[in-house]
Amino acid sequence: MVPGPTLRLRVGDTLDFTLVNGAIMPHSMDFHAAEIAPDKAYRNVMPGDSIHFQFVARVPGAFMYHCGTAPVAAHISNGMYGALIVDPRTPRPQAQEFVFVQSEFYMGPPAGKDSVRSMDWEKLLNASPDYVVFNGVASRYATHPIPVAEHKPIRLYVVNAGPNRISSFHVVGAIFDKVIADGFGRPFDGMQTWNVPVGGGAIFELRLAEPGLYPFVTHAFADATKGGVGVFQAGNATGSVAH
Ligand SMILES: [Cu+2]
Repeated sequence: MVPGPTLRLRVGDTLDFTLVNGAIMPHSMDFHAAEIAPDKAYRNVMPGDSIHFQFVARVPGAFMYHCGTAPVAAHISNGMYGALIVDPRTPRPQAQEFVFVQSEFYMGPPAGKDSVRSMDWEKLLNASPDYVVFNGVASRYATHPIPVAEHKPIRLYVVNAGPNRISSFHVVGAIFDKVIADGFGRPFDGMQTWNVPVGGGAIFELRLAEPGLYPFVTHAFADATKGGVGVFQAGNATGSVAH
């Protein structure tokens, strides 16, 4: 599945990780939430081989994990990434929570008889994707809006897997009460748009003022047009929204 499963820890938890490579090429795993020697923990695992390591999550936040095998851009653009949320020791206040992993797909010609497509390396090097997606599918939540309650707190964990495009994350019709860059330290109050860097994350807290349809986008609009868009359906809103 793309992205990989969302993992959730609390500060002080130990992640005990084993990677068994059943594929036909080397792979590896890089957890941005870890503080660890990458030449050991993130080394390539050959086909049929495995690796095991542990780390203690020390810093709260919305972190990326991904395959780190060269060329990393190829492994990432083939979908080998996900989000790891580390909660603070004192849990954050109750909210309607969602995790969005933004990423890109660079489509080559069909690789076989079915709909499987290979990856286009030139498009990747030019940072010119065919699709920009939240959680693996272009315009996934524009096609199927996410129901939320109006007025009530919403918390979004946004991780940008890239491999190339910065996410200028914005919710139309809302101002973020708080943005916590990556997830640790002093929040920024009253933000309209916040850049989530490639390989980074941010936590967005907001409320939607009244029932309605509220698009969320990367405000880099070429990327929104390529699928980096979704919709919150607040309350009993119906109909459609153009953006
Ligand atoms: Cu890989």
